[in-house]
Amino acid sequence: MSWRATVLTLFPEMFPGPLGLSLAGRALSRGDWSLEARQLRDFGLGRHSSVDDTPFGGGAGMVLRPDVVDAACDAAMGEGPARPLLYLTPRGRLLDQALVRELAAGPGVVVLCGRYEGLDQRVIEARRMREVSVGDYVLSGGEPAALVLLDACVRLLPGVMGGAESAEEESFSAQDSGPLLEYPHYTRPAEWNGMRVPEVLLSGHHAEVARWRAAQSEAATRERRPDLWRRRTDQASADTHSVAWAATRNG
Ligand code: 6GU
Repeated sequence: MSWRATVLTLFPEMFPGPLGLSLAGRALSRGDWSLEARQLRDFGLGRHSSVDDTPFGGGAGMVLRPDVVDAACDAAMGEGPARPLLYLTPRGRLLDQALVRELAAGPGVVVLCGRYEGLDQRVIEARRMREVSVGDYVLSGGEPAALVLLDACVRLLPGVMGGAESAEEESFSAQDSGPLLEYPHYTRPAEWNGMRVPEVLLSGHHAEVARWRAAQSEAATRERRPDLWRRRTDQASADTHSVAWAATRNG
């Protein structure tokens, strides 16, 4: 049974989109994963297949109806093992590599893409949806966020990435002390527009190359992502304390 993605959306034509090409697309063709985009409007009500209505309490925009979304969720769950139901919204928890790893390790996902002002809160709670955001900016709908989430999951599926190491060696891969940004890369020519590749990379000294890259990763993380760097130093100090604590106990 391969990893299964069902997307509930008012714009099923956006899928597979970029996920039909390159790495994810080849994996889709091989059957390493499957993707089904379902039209929310098929579950709409009345002569106009309405999916939304005006917000109680007033205000701008429209809100997706809970009964319509609930019916779509019933249809999406279908057969097979239960999959987590994700609602993509800027109100959600930020998507990170830990959540991606968790989702990729499971049977798949059902992803509801938001549009308009939002979704009736009651169906979020009744369906125990996990609300997920892809970043602190506002998209016009959840579809691009769904493409981001699915791409991140699919590349971790067994057999999807060529070298087993390449998926793990990059920024944000599993590391005891927290993620680091990647070091910079260089290729031929060794001199371009008067700029030389760092000499150590031409030296053939593998240990020195590894040391230089580690230092570059740390410097980039410290400068560009102080939030990640702090998490790392906090983790290191927690490790030191637990080692000290264990030493006291083992006396
Ligand atoms: Cl999941 N949806 C929308 N509309 N905007 C977003 C988002 C999601 N994540 C970040 N911005």
